[in-house]
Formats: sequence, C-alpha cells, structure tokens
Amino acid sequence: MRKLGSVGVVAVAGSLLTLAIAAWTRQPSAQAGATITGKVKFTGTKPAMPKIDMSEEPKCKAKYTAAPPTEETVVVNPNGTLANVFVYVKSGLPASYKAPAPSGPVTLDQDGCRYHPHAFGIMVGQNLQIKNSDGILHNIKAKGTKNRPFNISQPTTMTSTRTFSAPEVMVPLECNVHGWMHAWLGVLPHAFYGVSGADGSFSITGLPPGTYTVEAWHEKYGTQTATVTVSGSETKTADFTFAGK
Ligand SMILES: [Cu+2]
Repeated sequence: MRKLGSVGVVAVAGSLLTLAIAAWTRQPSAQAGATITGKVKFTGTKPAMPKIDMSEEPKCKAKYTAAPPTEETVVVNPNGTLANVFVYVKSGLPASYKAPAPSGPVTLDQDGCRYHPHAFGIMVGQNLQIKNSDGILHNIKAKGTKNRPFNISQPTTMTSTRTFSAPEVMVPLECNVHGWMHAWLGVLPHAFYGVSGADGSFSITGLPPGTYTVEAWHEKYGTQTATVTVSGSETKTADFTFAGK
C-alpha cells in the first residue's frame, strides 16, 4: 500500500511538472521580451488627397457608398496622427539573432480597387497571400531591388502566393491595370515591426534586451529614427512626429 501511495505521489508530481512545462513552452515568444510602442503624430497642414475616379470599374466604384475613394499617400487620422507609417528595428539585434519565418501568411487584399493594407510588413521566407476579392482584372507588380520583381495577372477572384528572399524596406507594389493602386511592403529578417493604424499607434513586441535603432518610414515624408534601450519585459515609448509639407 505504501509503495503504491508513493507511486501515486510521483505520478501527480510528474503530471504537474508536465503541465508546467507545457504552459511554459506554449507561451508565444511575442509575449516574452520587451515592447516598444508609440504614436506617430502629424503637424502642419494636412494635404488634400485627390479623389480616385473609378468610373472605369463600376464594381469597385459601387463599394464606396459613404464617400468617394481618395488616394492614400497621406492618411491623417481624426485624432491628428499619421497612419501607414512602417516602424521597425533597423539595427541593434545581436549578429547571432535568428528568427524563423512564421508558418502563417501575411495577406494583401485587393478590394474596391485598393490594397488592404496599404503599408505592411512581412518576414523573409514568409508567405504573402495576394487576394483578389474584386473579381475583376488586377495585375500586381512588385518592384523591389533586393528581391526579384514579380508581375502577376489575376483576372478573377483568386489568391496567389509569393515569398521574399532578402530584407528590403520598402518593396513598392502596384497594379498595372489601375494606376492609383499602390502599397508598400517592408521585408525584414525578424518580426520587430509595426504599422501605425487608425489611432496612429504602433507596437513592436517580444524584443530581446538591447539598444535599438528604430526607424519610422512614410512614403511621402521619408524616415526618422530613434534610439531605444530595453531590457526584460519592460515597455518603452518612442513617438515620432512628421510635419506636413
Ligand atoms: Cu488593379
């Protein structure tokens, strides 16, 4: 009986240990490490974005019932911040740092004859799924210089997949059929990037301790950098300000 009892205790302790290990290994790496977060502010005069005439594509035009579509070169949010700014760790990672590409894809959708998202990031080797939700002819062209350019005709509702082999900030994407369609893709060897959204904020998570050069890139206003030192699981703030011109 005593012998059986101690076997039971060992079994319980063993399964607790298994649970503990499972919980530890299950924790996504994005939750470990430090965070750099911030807002991209906008000052000065907000430029008026030209309206896009989509008369030649009634299917797309019909998707804009509230307001006519405008170009997205500069998108100033209602709270005065700037959207579509790609913020990423430009340098500071240890030379030995290696990150496998996530198995899940990044998706770029062509909907309403515009790209969604307009500015975004991907890791080297990660799948980019290019969706045509419009069901009309789009022809997406990637015009990178470090990555092999591509040119894909998508005559109907469909998805194509491509990958990128080298870091490049940014790869311009455009449509040969619709001259107003532009998107920008940042290809990185790590996942330490974010894009300012509808509230102007971005977040870069899971950073190992270190001192980093963080660059904020905007298609019209260029780049700005900040130096940020993080350790442990702390969160540091890095705000950027772009001035309208
Ligand atoms: Cu198109």
